[in-house]
Order: sequence, then C-alpha cells, then structure tokens
Amino acid sequence: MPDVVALGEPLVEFVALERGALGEVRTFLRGFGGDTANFAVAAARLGARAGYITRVGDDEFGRACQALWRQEGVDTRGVIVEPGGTTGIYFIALDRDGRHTFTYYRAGSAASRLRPADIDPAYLVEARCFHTSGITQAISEGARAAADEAMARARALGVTVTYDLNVRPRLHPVAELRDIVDAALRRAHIAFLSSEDAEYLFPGAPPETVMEQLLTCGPDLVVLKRGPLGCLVRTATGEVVDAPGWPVTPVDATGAGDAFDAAFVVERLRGRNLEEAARFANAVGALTTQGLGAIAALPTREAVEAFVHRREEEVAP
Ligand code: KDG
Repeated sequence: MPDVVALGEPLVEFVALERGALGEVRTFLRGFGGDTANFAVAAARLGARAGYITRVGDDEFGRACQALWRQEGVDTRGVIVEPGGTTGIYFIALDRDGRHTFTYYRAGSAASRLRPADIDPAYLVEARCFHTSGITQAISEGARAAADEAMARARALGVTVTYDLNVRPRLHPVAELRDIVDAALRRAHIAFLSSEDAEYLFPGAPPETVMEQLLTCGPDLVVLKRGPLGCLVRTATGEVVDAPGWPVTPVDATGAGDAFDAAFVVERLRGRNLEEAARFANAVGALTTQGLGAIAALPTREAVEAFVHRREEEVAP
C-alpha cells in the first residue's frame, strides 16, 4: 500500500549533451521526467512506498515509463494505459551556466486526457500523503478537474494533501493562475513553491509577504524553495524555519524542486521536525543538480546520508 501517491503527467526526457540552442544540438541523453513522476520516484528512492496516478499511451514511451516505475518500486495500479494514446516528451537545452530551457511535445498526450473518473477514492484512502501540482492542472481541463477532485477527495479522507505550484508561464497566463492556485491552496495542507514561482505570481514582493499571502488561502504550511540559498518554511501558526542550502556546483537543476518536495514529505512522514525535514530536503535538492536530467539524478537515501556526513566532517573543527 503506498504511503505517498502522486498524480500528474510523466514525460520521456531528452537532455542535450551539447550546450547551446536546441536546434543546433545533435546528441541527447534519453531519460525520464514529469514533475509528479519525479516526485514519486524520488520518494521511492528515499525509501517510501510510492504510487502514481496517470495515463500513458500504449506506445514505446508509455511502456518505457511503466518499466521504469516497476524497476523503481513505484506502484502502478493507478496508471491507465490508453489504447492508441501517446506519451509526452520534452527536451532540455542547457546554457554554459547550467540553466535549462524546456521544449515540450505533450499536447494531446494520454495524460492530458486524465479526468476525475480516473481517481479511485479506495486507492487514495490507503495513502498518508497525496501530491499534485500546477503543471498537472495546466495540461488540460480534464487533468485540472482530476487534480482538483483528487485533492478534495484526499483531504476529505484525512490524507495529507501537498501541492507544488510549479509555475510554467508557457502553460498558464498569470491572471488565471492566481485563481487556480488560490483554489488549490484551499485544499492543500502543504504548499511548495520556488523563488521563480513567487516572482511570477507576486513580482518584487519579499519572500515573507508571498508566504503570508499564500497562507491566507488555508494551507498549514508553505515552503519556499530558494535553490542554493536553501528554503524557508512558514506555518499558519507563525513558526518560521530558515534552512540554508548545501553549496554545490550545479550540472542541471531539472527535477531538484520535485526531489526536494518528496524528501520534505517523506521526512515529515518519518516523524522529523520541520527543521530536520527542510535540511534533508535541501541536501536532496542539491544532489539532484549534480547529474543531467530529472529522474536519473535523484539520490537514494544512502547517497544523501553519505553527502551530509561528508559535509559535516568537512566543517567539523
Ligand atoms: O520539475 C522538473 C519538470 O519540470 C520536468 O521534469 C518536466 O514536468 C516537466 C514540466 O512539465 O516542466
């Protein structure tokens, strides 16, 4: 029975192996991504029982995704295989500083045909945490309805609901996004967002203001991911945690935010306090930037513990 269940769209990933404009690149590394799929695999690698709800095509890429989840121990009872459907793909172009640009080929994908009837309450009720994202809400009307329905159902069933705004400006105009986020935050217990998400939604606003604003919609806590600076956590009861990042030289930050979310959730489910969960999640985020692509770079619990131990020894007198 999964402890954490995620809902959204998996993507097959092609990371450019040469720096520069996508149109110029000749060689790519095939991997896997999709923010909520990254979350599910990250949780599994950290030792949680994870499950995934989605639709994939009965194409080569849909089969490859399913093989990956089986290999990673992610429960696939919530995966619907759509006859004649296609599985979305995306390309990652990297500039010289490791900054990435995504190009998607996902319109009309099997996952974009997700709908509320795909959510089985009997599956949700087994979980301790349900996770979805702004990307899931952005891919189609049906997927948004499925995400909204699943969040409402999970909450009513007493399951902790976590939601990452994961703003992708190309998928959402900002005006529409504010309403969607407000509604999602009324259903979520924990909201995650990045500094880029905050800047898009509340241009120029300081982090505290953004977090307070989001808390007024109803979540118990908001986590602001600040990349190398670490993260800020604020609760509805006024607790604040500022957990510094772990300095690393990034190769590709794709998936780091999703891995952070999974780590934070898994650590909370293991009974860690906010500070411990934030510190561990920062380490997981940092390690995920050390390899190319989203899922390929997700660390195991052993790798995170070894990293933290090494860093602690380096600073010990
Ligand atoms: O967070 C990483 C994801 O953005 C990436 O894996 C691709 O899901 C993706 C998206 O829609 O951008």
